[in-house]
Amino acid sequence: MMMSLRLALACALVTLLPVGAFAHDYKLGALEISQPWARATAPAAPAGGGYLTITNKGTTSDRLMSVRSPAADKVEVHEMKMDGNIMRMRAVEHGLEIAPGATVKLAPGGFHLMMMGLKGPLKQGTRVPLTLTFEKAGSIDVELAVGGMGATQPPQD
Ligand SMILES: [Cu+2]
Repeated sequence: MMMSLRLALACALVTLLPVGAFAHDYKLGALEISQPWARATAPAAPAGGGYLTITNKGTTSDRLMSVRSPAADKVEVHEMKMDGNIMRMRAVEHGLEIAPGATVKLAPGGFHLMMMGLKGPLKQGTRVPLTLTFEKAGSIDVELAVGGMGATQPPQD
């Protein structure tokens, strides 16, 4: 009787841990990668957008050189650029620079990850594995939390 009560209490405590305890942030050397997320995609969508924030706490510049995911044939870093009055996106060449002290945000309407050749739709509430490779810091595996189809903010997990 006593044991099972203790067990029940322990379970209740685990359940009550604040959401922040599961914060979805990563560290790689001097780089901090926070809140990787993606938008859910329609069933036949060929591509999907991924987003995250990278902060360089170090004293030297680094570059995000390549990104890959088992969920897509290819992942590119894109930037949005005005071409006359049309917004176009294009691949960032020679890597995305993360200057010392800088925070680079990949978010809807700006820099983003373009997952091309999706092997299936990105489903809301799931997580998509992704590997980021930096020129100096090396590689790290993260997970994109998939939010709603037109979401502009990372999902709250
Ligand atoms: Cu794009």
